[in-house]
Amino acid sequence: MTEALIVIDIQNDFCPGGALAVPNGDQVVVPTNALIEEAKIVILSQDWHPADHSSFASNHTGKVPFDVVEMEYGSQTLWPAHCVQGSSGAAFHPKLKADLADAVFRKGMRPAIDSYSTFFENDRKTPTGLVGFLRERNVTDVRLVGLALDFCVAFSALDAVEQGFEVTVQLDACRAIDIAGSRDAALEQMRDCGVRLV
Ligand code: VGL
Ligand code: ZN
Repeated sequence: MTEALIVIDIQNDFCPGGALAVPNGDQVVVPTNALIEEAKIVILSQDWHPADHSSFASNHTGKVPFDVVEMEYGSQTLWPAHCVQGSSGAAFHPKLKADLADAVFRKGMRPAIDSYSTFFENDRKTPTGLVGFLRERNVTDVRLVGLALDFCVAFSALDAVEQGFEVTVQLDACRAIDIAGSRDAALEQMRDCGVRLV
């Protein structure tokens, strides 16, 4: 058994004061750092959008954040502009032990496709390359932590199961956005798909 720790999107914009703040998002930093210190393989995921990204409500006339629109690949929630490439909001939380990571995988760079999962973009086809990295390092198990539990952590966990990994989500190092019951729905879906929630 070889486990990798996958740290999802612990970036300033998802923390209090950020553009798409997750309630108490900064509280994941301390427990995540403890896991990073212990882990053999550490991957960081980084939401990394161009300014003209189609997931930003401001790039759709007449739309406001949290509206849902139809994209070529299906329904897409619109967000406040966040994690713009190179901005301070896109940087990792300053206290996160990011220097100890083996690799950083960025996602959401294509203007027309959002990406919640750190494995595949929202068209469910475009890979980030993380599966190949994990296979080449003989990883069998992944442990996921970070932001937001009900979007990027959940989508990543479900993709990881589908790719054949043993998947654990460590809830004390996750926080949810929780819009329209999304937290409970994500927990139920993960449980149903065989994700271990601890
Ligand atoms: C996320 C919404 C938009 C996340 C990223 O990290 O959960 N959510 N972009
Ligand atoms: Zn995003």
